[in-house]
Amino acid sequence: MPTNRTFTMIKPDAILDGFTGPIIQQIEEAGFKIVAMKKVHLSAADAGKFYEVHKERPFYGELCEYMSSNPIIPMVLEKENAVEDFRVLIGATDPAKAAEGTIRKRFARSLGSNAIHGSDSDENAAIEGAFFFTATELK
Ligand code: DGI
Repeated sequence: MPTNRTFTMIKPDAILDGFTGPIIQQIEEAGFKIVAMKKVHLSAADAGKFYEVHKERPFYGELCEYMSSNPIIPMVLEKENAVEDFRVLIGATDPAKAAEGTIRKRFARSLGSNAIHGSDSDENAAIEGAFFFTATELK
């Protein structure tokens, strides 16, 4: 995947709360183009695979259960400096600590249900994008 791309998922809480539209609007207004997008309901096993890097952390079970509880909307986004700029746009992991106006501050419920994912490196963006989309879908 080119380095001007990042990977994101709108998480179950934000979809259930009716924030899909406003979140996509904020992403587009920040200058990101949507390269690929779908709605999927992960199995607990697939959520476990996606978050494998966190498997030793105490919240891993809770995280996998939550991410497979209801559908999510994975997307690949394109913009110059995508990974870093998108992390700024979504804000800190804990919405209580996220800056005013960030997606997590505006739309997240809690640390465990924090509305949106954003890849933390170009390498992980490529791995995570390939988890959900084929090479053809990412052209
Ligand atoms: O890169 P981030 O999503 O900001 O944060 P991360 O990679 O450290 O953690 C991945 C996700 O795991 C995060 O978006 C929400 C969840 N998480 C992180 N820390 C905790 C947590 N969930 C619970 N329940 N408790 C935590 O301490």
